[in-house]
Amino acid sequence: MKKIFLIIFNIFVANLAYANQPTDWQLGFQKAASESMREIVAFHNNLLLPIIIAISVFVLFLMLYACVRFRASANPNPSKRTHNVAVEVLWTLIPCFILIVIAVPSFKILYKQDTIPKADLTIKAIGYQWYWGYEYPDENIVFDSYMIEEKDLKANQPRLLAVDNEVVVPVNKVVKVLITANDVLHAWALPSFGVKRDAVPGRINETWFKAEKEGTYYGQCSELCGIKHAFMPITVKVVSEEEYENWLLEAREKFAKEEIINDKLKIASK
Ligand SMILES: [Cu+2]
Repeated sequence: MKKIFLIIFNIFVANLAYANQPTDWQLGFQKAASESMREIVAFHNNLLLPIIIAISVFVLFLMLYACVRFRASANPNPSKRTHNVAVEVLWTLIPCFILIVIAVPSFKILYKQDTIPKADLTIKAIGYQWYWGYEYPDENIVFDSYMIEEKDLKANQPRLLAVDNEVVVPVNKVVKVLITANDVLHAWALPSFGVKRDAVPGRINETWFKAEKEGTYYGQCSELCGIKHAFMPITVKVVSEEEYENWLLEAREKFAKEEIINDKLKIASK
């Protein structure tokens, strides 16, 4: 009974209370943290849902009406009609019209997401079996990001979502994400930002987001990539500009990318 109450409660608060991560008995989207996601949610809530509900109710009404009105006892001599031009034209044109009404705003949102504004910083996400590697190409930073095992979780670290090394980005900045993979297909997805792109070996996909609120955001690999597909989460920490600069100072040391030239020299000198 408690669960049923929870579900009903969650239907009403799904878009109000949740931020950043999935919750028990959640229905609907995670709370939006970027303009793109807000538009996706609005598109779903204000256009798709009313259309879906209207069509479902209409079809249910037709079925019930036909069951009652044309049942054998009430309608002993059924009509022999097989065609009705007016009805057929209508049931072709009205769905076409509905599809056009859906397509216009849908394409608008799609193209807006596809056009990457001038980026303030670029990060590169590389999918591996089974973890994510990240690079900040302009900062000479490279690190791997592994899921934290259940036994090692700290308080308020969500199970199957928290990672050891989080991606850190500043708030209200356009972050361009280059996405690729090193073995099989993966997908870099962050629901709160409305971002999901396939990571394809040998090819770089790109997307972007602009997080509007500080906090920790969780996503998961979203392309079935093998036995530990469910265990390569994505954690992005959105911080203030200042905190980001501080993190950079630390990260440039901690995650410094090895100089390839030096490596080659090392090998050559051996
Ligand atoms: Cu994967």
